[in-house]
Amino acid sequence: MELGKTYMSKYSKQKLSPGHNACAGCGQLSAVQSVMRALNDDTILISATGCLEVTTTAHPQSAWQLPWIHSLFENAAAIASGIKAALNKKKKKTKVVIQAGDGATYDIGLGLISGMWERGEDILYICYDTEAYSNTGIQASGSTPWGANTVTTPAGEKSFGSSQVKKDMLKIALAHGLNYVAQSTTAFPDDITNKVKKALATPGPSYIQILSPCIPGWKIKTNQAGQGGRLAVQTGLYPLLEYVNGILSTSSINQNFKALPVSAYLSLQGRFKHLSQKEISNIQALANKNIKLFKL
Ligand SMILES: Cc1ncc(C[n+]2csc(CCOP(=O)(O)OP(=O)(O)O)c2C)c(N)n1
Repeated sequence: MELGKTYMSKYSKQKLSPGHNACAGCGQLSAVQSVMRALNDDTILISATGCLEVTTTAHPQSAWQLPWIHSLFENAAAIASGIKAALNKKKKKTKVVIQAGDGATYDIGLGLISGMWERGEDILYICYDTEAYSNTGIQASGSTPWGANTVTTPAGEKSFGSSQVKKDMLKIALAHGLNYVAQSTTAFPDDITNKVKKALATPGPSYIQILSPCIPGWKIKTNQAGQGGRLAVQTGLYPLLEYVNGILSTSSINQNFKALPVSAYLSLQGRFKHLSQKEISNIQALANKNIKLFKL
């Protein structure tokens, strides 16, 4: 009884309770907690099909302590637009927040996301970027990085893994004229929370993308999601970025930045373990490009 009481008082204020069934050490679920800390109770959440939806809402239970709706894989943006229109009609200031994986965002939901952004709707879209379709067994998405081994880009004698370079979703968001666009990783909880608060305080559509290491997808140990998210930033492969009114306003590639070699990031993960030195140099070149591009 007492234990139950302590448990309830400790967790009752959490917007996503610990009662979910994601993989141990899941980088996405950790990032979600950092997002939730920025939200107030007057918020409606929309989740596209994917790991987050599946692991938090096994029927008839739900780990969510905010109003939450599951959309199809492809139409989270349209559902959010409908909810926002109803709230506007009722003159309600309730915040509307979409959460989706990279498959739903970079690929299958992109058309409807584009429409929502075009209409300038005051909706925050958060993409938890695991760099693959994690929920269905790690197929490559438009976000999968060059060289990664996935079940649809298998590394082997004749293949070095994915031959496509990760799609630039931030640029796509910026091209729609969004006033707030940001990028973070699971390893920086306060950075995530602050960015979500800023996005919600900015009128109009906003987009935040969070690199969320996936334990089975990245082939890492259950205690390595944080390390993966940190090394992505330290190597320059996935810098912490913030664009306000289309201008790069904060970047982890600043005066204090000292780049680690990409091999530190790649060697942590089984999905890159087949890469040759030449292939690792190609990925180093991508990091070097970022370091020039995002220097503040
Ligand atoms: C139209 C449609 N296509 C495919 C699926 C199967 N499906 C369900 S979840 C999922 C993967 C989700 O990947 P992502 O959006 O990256 O989210 P993650 O699971 O990685 O968090 C797929 C392919 C579906 N439900 N609907």
